[in-house]
Amino acid sequence: MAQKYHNLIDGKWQDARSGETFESRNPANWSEVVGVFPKSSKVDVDAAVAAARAAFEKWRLVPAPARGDIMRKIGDLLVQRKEEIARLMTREMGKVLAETRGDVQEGIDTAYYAGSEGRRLFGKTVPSELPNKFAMAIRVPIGVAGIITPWNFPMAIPTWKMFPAILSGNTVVFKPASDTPAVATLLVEIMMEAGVPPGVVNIVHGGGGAVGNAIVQHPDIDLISFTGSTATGKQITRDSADTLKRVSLELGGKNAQIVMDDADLDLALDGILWGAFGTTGQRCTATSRLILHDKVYDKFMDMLVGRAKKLKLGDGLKADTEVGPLVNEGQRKTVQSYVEIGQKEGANIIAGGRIAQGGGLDGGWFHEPTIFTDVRPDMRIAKEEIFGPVLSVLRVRSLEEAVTTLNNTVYGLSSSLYTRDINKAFTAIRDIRAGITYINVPTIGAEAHMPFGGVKQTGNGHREGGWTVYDFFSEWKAVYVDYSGKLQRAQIDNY
Ligand code: UN1
Repeated sequence: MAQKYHNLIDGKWQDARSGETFESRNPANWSEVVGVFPKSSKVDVDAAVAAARAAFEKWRLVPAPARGDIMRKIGDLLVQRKEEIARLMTREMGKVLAETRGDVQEGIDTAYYAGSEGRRLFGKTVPSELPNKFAMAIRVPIGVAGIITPWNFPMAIPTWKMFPAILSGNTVVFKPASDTPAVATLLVEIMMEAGVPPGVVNIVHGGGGAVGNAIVQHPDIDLISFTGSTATGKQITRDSADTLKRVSLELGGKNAQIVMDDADLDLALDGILWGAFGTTGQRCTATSRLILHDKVYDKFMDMLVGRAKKLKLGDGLKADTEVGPLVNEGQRKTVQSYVEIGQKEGANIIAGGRIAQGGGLDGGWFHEPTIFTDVRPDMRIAKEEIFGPVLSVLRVRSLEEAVTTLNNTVYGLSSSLYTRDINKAFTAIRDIRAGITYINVPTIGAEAHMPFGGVKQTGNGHREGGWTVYDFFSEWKAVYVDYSGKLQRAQIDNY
């Protein structure tokens, strides 16, 4: 029998009010049920928000260093249980064990960063323009944060959002993706074990339509942090307008790796394989386009196709697997539809292109790593996010053309340039329009203590990660203390 999981509201594990449930299944072996979860609706969200609102009044008064102590404890527990969580994650969403371990590690890094931030949360003091008057700006908590997360980083992304939210003194209503509810529940259990008080974190399972919308529209939720598709991000922006919530969005990408004629081609090859086909292409930072210099085009494509065809598909729990399945049937259908679209547009498939079958793959959502050549910048496969193991190759003749091609998308998350020429590297850093630029590094692999996010339709200007996320989860309050004993009028008495 599959394990039964619950919502956590006000410190109590409970079913959905409706009693309805849904299943989470293993994408490498769809007949395996990982767990059964409450299918929640607005009433469950209302209860969670009420709990979070009540808890906020106490939690905001807990000294930030004490909140940080709990974060460090969470980090310790994640270290102890890293392997168990990684295995559950591979079973629940399919990526290979090395990667799910990395995902947990990103959560650990985020926990320890938050722990130390408890003793910083720096404000500023500035001189006043008047004598005997003190001016400072301090960070204050905001209230209840609605956290809505995707399935591709079931540990890292919820921790990126929840740990800074809670460390900053907010409370949380968490709706994880319905493809990865088991990992999310384990994370919340660990947070409770580490000493997060009841009501400070609440988890409500279910779909975006019922639970997500209820969170976004709730009048008592002050903040929304969402990672997912650009279409949903736009809808959240509209739906949160009536209550003027503060909203942080991490949305789609169409990331590219440029390989110049002076690049170390072996290095660039390792980079493109990892960036395009790691996580089966299901990262918002995944490399979806290769922008390749004409002078090395034939040589590099030979190298790339040879290696791509050898990639070993399989269950991510097996030690020799390099590429796991897509997360679900819908995702594989999307990939198949783009394979068709690319062919209709006139691009050529030189590797992959089909559903992967045989060799124990039939029970899961596997698709061959696929490479398109003869891709023109105006094709849909050059512009739209696919979120699967599909790479579009574009040929260019100069750095300028490469950067223009790279920028030719509505997205702007991650970008990469392989070159040995420092002048080219810095020119690209200046001209590429993206939130992240890597030199001689693939488009994936952002570190937890650096700003993470994108420009254009990848987001709305906020950054996760590092010190920057604390600007989202706290409000600046300006404080003036006049100790002159008289009325001093700024801008008037001193001029
Ligand atoms: C995502 O795909 O949404 O930079 C996040 C990376 C990872 C995070 C990806 N550290 O690829």
